[in-house]
Amino acid sequence: MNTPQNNYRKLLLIVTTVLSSTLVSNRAMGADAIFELDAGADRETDGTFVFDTIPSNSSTDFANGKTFTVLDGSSHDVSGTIDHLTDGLGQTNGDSCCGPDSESFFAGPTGAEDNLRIQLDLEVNVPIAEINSYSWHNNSRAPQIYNVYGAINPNNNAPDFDAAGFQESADLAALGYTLIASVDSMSLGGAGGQVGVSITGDVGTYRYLLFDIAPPTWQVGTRATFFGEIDVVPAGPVSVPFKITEFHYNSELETVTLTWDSIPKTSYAVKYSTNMEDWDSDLDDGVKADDGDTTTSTFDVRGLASASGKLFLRIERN
Ligand SMILES: [Ca+2]
Ligand SMILES: [Ca+2]
Ligand SMILES: [Ca+2]
Repeated sequence: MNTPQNNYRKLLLIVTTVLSSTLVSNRAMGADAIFELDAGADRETDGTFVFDTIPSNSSTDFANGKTFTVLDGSSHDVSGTIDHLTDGLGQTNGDSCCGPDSESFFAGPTGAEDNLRIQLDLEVNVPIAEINSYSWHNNSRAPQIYNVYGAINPNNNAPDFDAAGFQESADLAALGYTLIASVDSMSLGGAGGQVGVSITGDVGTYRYLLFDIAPPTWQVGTRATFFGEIDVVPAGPVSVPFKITEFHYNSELETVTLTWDSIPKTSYAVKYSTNMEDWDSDLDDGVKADDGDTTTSTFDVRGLASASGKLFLRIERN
């Protein structure tokens, strides 16, 4: 029966054998953004910032391990790599520079007056409760100034984005983006320290979050912010699509290795068919899920294909 539940539970793969703490808040759009600056002895140096009102940076939030892409502008030539924004850690000192292993991600000197546009792909639509961003610098590179936009299905064909479509003059609304909040922690006074920003309230449900980041402007010129982490906290359970993520056929051994999204402590039946109508046969009716969020298993498919060399595989959650 073709119910939504069955669609969710079944997968089909077609195979052919071939200072002190300071707090400021402001309201933007339907979401609230609050900022806090920790300086002096309030700065933690173990990679986890602790604030009075802002949640600590997290290694278990929904964005952790997900991918950021630079859409417009470029990172500084001695910036840390952009994956540091989703590695769970904040900086361990107030001048975490320089080189790819540095925990600080920041924009480049060429065109430093221009905004940097980066985008996070959450991979699925997420009802968002919080977007939290963290920075640390001893002085001018601490403040955070950005607009954050959300999109479910941008017109610019995610994931094959055309970066040219995201230059500063680009009309983000026309590309399918909604402004979630405007953040400007310069209202804290612009002092150095650990800055935490938390956007909550009517954030919305999005797959893509685009951060349009401006460099704080000082007497010394523009200084790109040292960002250490950006977290996303869902408002509730997130429905992750059930799908086969990797497939490998070994023609010598006549084996198929499959990797699929799975839930620990769950078992799965791997069925096969030569005509996509009869699904009574299985390769294994009880594959135990691996720990983590995917399972990989190898199956012997010797002699199972149809005369024309076709074999269809389907995974069902038991
Ligand atoms: Ca603190
Ligand atoms: Ca994180
Ligand atoms: Ca980080």
